[in-house]
Amino acid sequence: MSYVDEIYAKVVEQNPGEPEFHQAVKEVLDSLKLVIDANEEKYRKAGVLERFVEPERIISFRVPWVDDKGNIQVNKGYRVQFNSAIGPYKGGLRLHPSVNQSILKFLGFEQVLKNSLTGLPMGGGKGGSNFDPKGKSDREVMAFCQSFMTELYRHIGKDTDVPAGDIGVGAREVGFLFGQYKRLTGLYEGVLTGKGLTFGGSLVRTQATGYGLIYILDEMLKKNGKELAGKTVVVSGSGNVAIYAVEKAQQLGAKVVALSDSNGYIYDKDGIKLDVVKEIKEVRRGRIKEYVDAVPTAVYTEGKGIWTIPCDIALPCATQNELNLEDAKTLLANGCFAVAEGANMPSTREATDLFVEKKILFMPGKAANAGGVATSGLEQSQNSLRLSWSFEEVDEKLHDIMVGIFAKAADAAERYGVPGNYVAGANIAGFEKVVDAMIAQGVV
Ligand code: NDP
Ligand code: 2IT
Repeated sequence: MSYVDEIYAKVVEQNPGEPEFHQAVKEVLDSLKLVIDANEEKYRKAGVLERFVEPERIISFRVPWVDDKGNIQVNKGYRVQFNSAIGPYKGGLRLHPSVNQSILKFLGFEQVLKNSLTGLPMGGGKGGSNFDPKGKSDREVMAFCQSFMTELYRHIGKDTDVPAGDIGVGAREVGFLFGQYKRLTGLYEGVLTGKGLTFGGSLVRTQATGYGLIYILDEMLKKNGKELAGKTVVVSGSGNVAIYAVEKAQQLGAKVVALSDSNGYIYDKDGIKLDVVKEIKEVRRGRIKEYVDAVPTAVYTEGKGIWTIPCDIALPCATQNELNLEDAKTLLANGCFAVAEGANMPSTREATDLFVEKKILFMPGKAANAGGVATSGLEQSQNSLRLSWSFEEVDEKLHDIMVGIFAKAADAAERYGVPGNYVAGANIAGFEKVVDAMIAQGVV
């Protein structure tokens, strides 16, 4: 058996009940075959893959808190510190009832390669809890965040591990988490990113993942003789990533006709009115179906099905495995020619394989959504410098980083004989830097 296949078999055997983690590892290892098979002895001798697929550390803890009725609630809390070869652990915190160790390991593993692609000195990690912020009062969210940080603070720090937001964690939660970290440690430091602008946050961080997604999409289209202006776009989700992807896509002349949440999706043939969406989602924390109250010409449909809407470009920006083989076939049948993933691993393996086989323009999440963590890296730089850069300055750096990621993925794909396969390209380019640092640092 090849080294790569041996390692995958071990991952499945030694990590039972973790399907998302297996899925993420398999996709990456399949790409890495192109690299590893050519130099199998070198990598085997260094035990590189055994170490690459095993998190350096997983912290798992109890999060007790008191709800508004005076009842005691207990959630599970985690931090997966996956790989610190190229920098301190860096990656978001997810608060969603579905959170478990498998999901956080897949996210931490992806983060290692994503952060490498940004070119910034950041290792990979991820954390979170099965706490459900939906329907909770501000006080309940604060109580949860303070309890979560009361354990987490001893494992993180500006030079060890720097968490940020992800699903269910935005400015409000990061504020509560930062306040409790400062109170417990007495340190005012850049230990979290995505902070408010009055206490060390960076301009553009809120917009960064969505903007970055459109910057790399735009670059991919241009390099393949196409353009975004005038194209019809479908975006899934209606959270942080989706909203700012829509904003930048519209600025560049695209027409976005659909958005969704976990209950259903809206279709607005005249183009989504983003101010309405922001009011519903960012101000009222409401549901996407409320859009049709403000825009009666739009249509709301309960349930899944957003990928049946005909489009030129699809941007899945909600969650993992939200776009399956059937969805991929429907998109292709309707003429969709480009997909860029705002979410982490939103396409199933079968869907990804079909996109690659049909040679549509497909940019995988670890490259396409890296703008968020890249701007987090820029927030860390500003915190260390004790300076704040202007919106334009950060936006320009973000744009350059996304163009750079496209170039790295395209170049690696070329070098290994699979031009235009940005899945293989992103996996290989991300891996090359991490593996070089791991080998140089010895057996640690
Ligand atoms: P938000 O919490 O702001 O929004 C999440 C959106 O996805 C909501 O519309 C939510 O709907 C929907 N969603 C979440 N879970 C599910 C589910 N199980 N089924 C259907 N819909 C779901 O999160 P973000 O926008 O920050 O994150 C979206 C994706 O982007 C995630 O995959 C995240 O990992 C990834 N990402 C985020 C980055 C960031 O900087 N925030 C950076 C890079 C990647 P509902 O409200 O109904 O739950
Ligand atoms: O998946 C991701 O890259 C994020 N949720 C952002 C992580 C970060 O540290 O900004």
